Amino acid sequence: MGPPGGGKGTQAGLLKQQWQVPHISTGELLRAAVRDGTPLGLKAKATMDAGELVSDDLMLGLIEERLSQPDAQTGFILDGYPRNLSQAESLDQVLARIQQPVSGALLVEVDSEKIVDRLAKRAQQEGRSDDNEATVRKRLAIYAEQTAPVANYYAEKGQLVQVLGEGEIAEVTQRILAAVNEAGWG
Ligand code: B4P
Repeated sequence: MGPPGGGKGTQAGLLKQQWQVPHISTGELLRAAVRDGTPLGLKAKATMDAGELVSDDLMLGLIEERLSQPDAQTGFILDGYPRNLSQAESLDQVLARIQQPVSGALLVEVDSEKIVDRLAKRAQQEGRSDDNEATVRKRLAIYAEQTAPVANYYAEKGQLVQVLGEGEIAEVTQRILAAVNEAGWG
């Protein structure tokens, strides 16, 4: 977990090599569905462009389908899911059913103004349609309101690890590896 542009995708992409498990990003799955023009992509595009959350029902279907694939049978890094309490509860049910309990939840924290700068840079480099300033501020507000409580959900279960996501990318990776080793994630 982390705010938009907090480095979740960046760090998960690096950690998957270290841990030899797939990196499952719901944002990437949705962007692929939009690119491919699937019924899910057509439904999700306007919501994503507005910086809002796609419906829990669509997301649950997407995540269940992805977790049923062969490469996810021995573990995975989830990036961008769960993003609200209802998704966190659904995820617990899915993981209990497939007997793959959560090892832990990682929260990468970054100051909001730094995020606006980072995503302005990414908008120039990649042209993502939800990286303009107004939409980024909307995504930050939704994050504070709906996703930040998910961190408490895992903290109450003793499963949360928090790391500062500011500084060089490699430095953040080292901080994450040290924190998860200390937490004893298998
Ligand atoms: P995501 O794709 O998850 O978008 P994001 O929050 O911006 O994360 P992303 O992974 O792209 O960015 P990162 O933090 O790596 O979601 C997009 C949209 O999809 C959502 O708004 C929503 O509409 C929908 N959606 C996704 N999941 C959903 C769900 N579960 N429920 C409902 N809707 C859902 O940041 C990367 C940027 O920062 C990069 O440019 C990188 O170079 C830079 N960066 C990273 N680390 C840095 C560092 N240490 N220093 C400087 N720059 C750094």
